Amino acid sequence: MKKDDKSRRVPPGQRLTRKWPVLHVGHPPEFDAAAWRFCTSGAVGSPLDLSWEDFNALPMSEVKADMHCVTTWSQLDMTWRGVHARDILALTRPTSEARFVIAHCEGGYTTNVPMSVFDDEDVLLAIACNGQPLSADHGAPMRLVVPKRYAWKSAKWLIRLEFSSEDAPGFWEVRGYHNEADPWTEERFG
Ligand SMILES: Nc1nc2c(c(=O)[nH]1)N[C@H]1C(S)=C(S)[C@@H](COP(=O)(O)O)O[C@H]1N2
Ligand SMILES: [Mo]
Repeated sequence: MKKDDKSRRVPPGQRLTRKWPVLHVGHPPEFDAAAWRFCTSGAVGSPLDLSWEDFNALPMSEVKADMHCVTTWSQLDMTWRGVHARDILALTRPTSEARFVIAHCEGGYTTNVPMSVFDDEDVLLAIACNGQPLSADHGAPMRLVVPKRYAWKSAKWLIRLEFSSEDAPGFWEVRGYHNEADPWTEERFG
């Protein structure tokens, strides 16, 4: 690909990074495969409560996507592997009340997206990236990936998705980050 083609994929105010930075508050939790659960809750027809084994038995998809962090680094062409958001929706069957999806992480971090952002072709509950299982630092064993939003919406160590009629601004959203977080219109701060 020519340089120009790549630079057109970097949103305003962003620059490409060579190494994948690690960014989070607190410490990565320890992963215990026997104890780990992933749940859905709230406005759903079928709440899920899955073990690590159950989760890995779900159909896996691959998504190639770019990643944009509000601290101005971007990475192109990351290949994520995991369970497609739309497969989770088909299993858990949100009710008509469900207009927002709140991601809850081990350690207490949360972030929020409207249903229309979650229900997209490139949103994944990822367990691997670029052919490697996620490292603890990057969200092992499982993280949300929402490529069309700044990366703080891509919740690491995801353990629960709450479907709600009401929005619930998360960790960074209540600390001044923009609620919508579209990198192309630089929705950095609220
Ligand atoms: N649970 C949790 N998820 C999180 C964060 C966090 O602090 N805790 N930080 C977010 C932010 S601000 C960014 S930029 C990305 C960074 O992902 P990376 O460390 O894999 O590059 O994770 C996001 N997901
Ligand atoms: Mo970030």
